[in-house]
Amino acid sequence: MASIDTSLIPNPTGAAAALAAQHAAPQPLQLYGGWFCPFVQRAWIVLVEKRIPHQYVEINPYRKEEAFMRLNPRGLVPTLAIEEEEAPSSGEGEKMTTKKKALYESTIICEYLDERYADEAAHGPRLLPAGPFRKGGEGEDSVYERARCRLWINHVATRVVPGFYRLLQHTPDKGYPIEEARAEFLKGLKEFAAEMVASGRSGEDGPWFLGASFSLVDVMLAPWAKRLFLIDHYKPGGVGIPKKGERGEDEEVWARWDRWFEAVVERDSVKATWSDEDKYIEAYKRYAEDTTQSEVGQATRQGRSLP
Ligand SMILES: N[C@@H](CCC(=O)N[C@@H](CS)C(=O)NCC(=O)O)C(=O)O
Repeated sequence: MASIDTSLIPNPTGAAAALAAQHAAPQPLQLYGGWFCPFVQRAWIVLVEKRIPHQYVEINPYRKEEAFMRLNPRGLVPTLAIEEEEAPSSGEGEKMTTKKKALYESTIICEYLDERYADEAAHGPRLLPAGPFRKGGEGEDSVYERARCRLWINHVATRVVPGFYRLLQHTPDKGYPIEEARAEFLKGLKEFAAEMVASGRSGEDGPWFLGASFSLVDVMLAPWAKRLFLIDHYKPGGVGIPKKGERGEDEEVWARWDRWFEAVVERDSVKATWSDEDKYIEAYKRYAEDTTQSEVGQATRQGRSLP
């Protein structure tokens, strides 16, 4: 257990500290999170976007404490705990009991929150297109749009996020050059931007993946967009997105990326769930040196798919 990543500072700082403090009081809905974790930030963004009453519980997932493992046997944050009052099964005069249900996996938590808190008057617009199939009718076929969103959420999960860690954890002793890791990562980002252009969301009606409306697709990538500076900080050559005027035939696609990126890092919910930048630099040093024992870090090192 010598090198488990327990030396992390124990609490959020900056804006995220203020947000955590506002949500410290007990609530039936609890988010178990770690301030540094991008997967947690996804769930946290959705809670903020939808103004969902909740308690934020900061834990260190590397400690694998028993009570936490009972909620999530995978031992990862984010974990969502949902307390429900249960009526007594028999006999009058018996007390209500509280049952604690759990959910984990950031994408599943985000979809759950979007569906569970669907009342638009209280919680704002849905984050995944929610309407029924409409053949040739007015407006869009939201069943297709919902599936297309899930496709690009899958792209983020299987292309962009693994590519981020492969680049961040690259060290000179790896059996492949950093340029290879960088090219693979940039390919994932460029494909994401190209989809926004190809689907007609060229950015005129709004910067988001769906143009005017912010959606779960934006949420899924936002935490890694925020963390791109870590690659610039730690890796020679940085992220390496080509500069304006040096993008050749990709000018339009990278301009669309810039538009999305600039908007997402400034989104209120993204900023509200963000700690002080220097704390991330400290926390991700183990990734940059490829010494982290986190599950994500180990999977990347061993070329396995991420947990
Ligand atoms: N697939 C999971 C990944 C979550 C994850 O890897 N969380 C990290 C923190 S960023 C964690 O809990 N790590 C604990 C460990 O590696 O032991 C999700 O999407 O929620």
